[in-house]
Amino acid sequence: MRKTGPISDQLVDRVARSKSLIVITGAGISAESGVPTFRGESGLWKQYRAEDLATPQAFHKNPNLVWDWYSWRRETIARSESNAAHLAIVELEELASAFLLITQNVDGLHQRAGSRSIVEIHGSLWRLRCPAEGKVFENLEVPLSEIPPHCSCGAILRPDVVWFGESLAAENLKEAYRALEKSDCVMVVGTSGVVQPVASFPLIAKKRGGLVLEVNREVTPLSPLMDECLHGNAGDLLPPLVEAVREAIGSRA
Ligand code: BV8
Repeated sequence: MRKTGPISDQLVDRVARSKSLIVITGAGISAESGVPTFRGESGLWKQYRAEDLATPQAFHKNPNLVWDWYSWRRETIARSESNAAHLAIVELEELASAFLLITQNVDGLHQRAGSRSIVEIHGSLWRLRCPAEGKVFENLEVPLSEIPPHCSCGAILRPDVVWFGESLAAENLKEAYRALEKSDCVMVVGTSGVVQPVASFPLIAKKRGGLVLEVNREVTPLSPLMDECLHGNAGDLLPPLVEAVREAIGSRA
């Protein structure tokens, strides 16, 4: 049953009864923190699209331009705070019997809100990686001391993120697929559902009869596959949904 609008008791009950809950998030969950999304009107950075800059080819051709983009994003995120949607997901993690957050976001705002069971499936812009040595380390400098940043070996460092055309980290994929194979409820929040393989993740649970629910401001390619779609801001919709789940669990205790 697809419903758009207020949260049905049936939906609340199924989320409350979930034995293995997965939340998948995209840039939309950070939008209310003031972090621009990729494909919305505010998603464009200057005249570029994410697909133009988030690639190994772009980095090889013009590391300064790619690092200008990431440095601008780091500075924007450093000034941002987690929002009510991030906090609602922290509460859901505490309520759920088994929980995994799979985020496509590289901004670290879920961790800042307090989420613990997380797979950063596209990496993190708060980690740098040396392409020559492979070593990865955290770097929270805002602004960066040099752009582009260099490794002690002399190589230009890159953000520890997954670019288009790059494979996702095997251990992250393994953890995600293991959880999806078991999940009876997947909530997809704030993603346009166009980037693979994450866009196909909800189908894994759906195929096995799991509940799939979307929270988004707009209709996406995933919407027709969902059992329920809640249209609106995640920061407005998630807190009451989680409150209702808390009450449903409490009333059964
Ligand atoms: C892969 C990097 C195997 C980090 C990102 C040709 C060659 C190679 C691969 C491909 C190819 N053709 C297709 C592919 C696959 C490709 C792909 O999917 N391309 C798409 C564009 C068609 N995928 C890959 O390349 C992946 N790797 O497949 O490896 C392989 C390897 C080699 C060859 C073949 C296959 C790697 C994908 C990862 C790319 N890296 N980011 C960074 O800098 O961020 S993707 C980028 O998009 C971000 O990670 C982001 O998370 C992701 C998805 O975007 P969204 O999060 O959904 O954000 P978006 O702005 O799009 O949407 C926001 C949504 O929120 C909207 O719906 C909006 O309505 C909603 N919203 C807004 N405000 C709110 C809200 N909702 C609720 N409340 C609000 N307030």
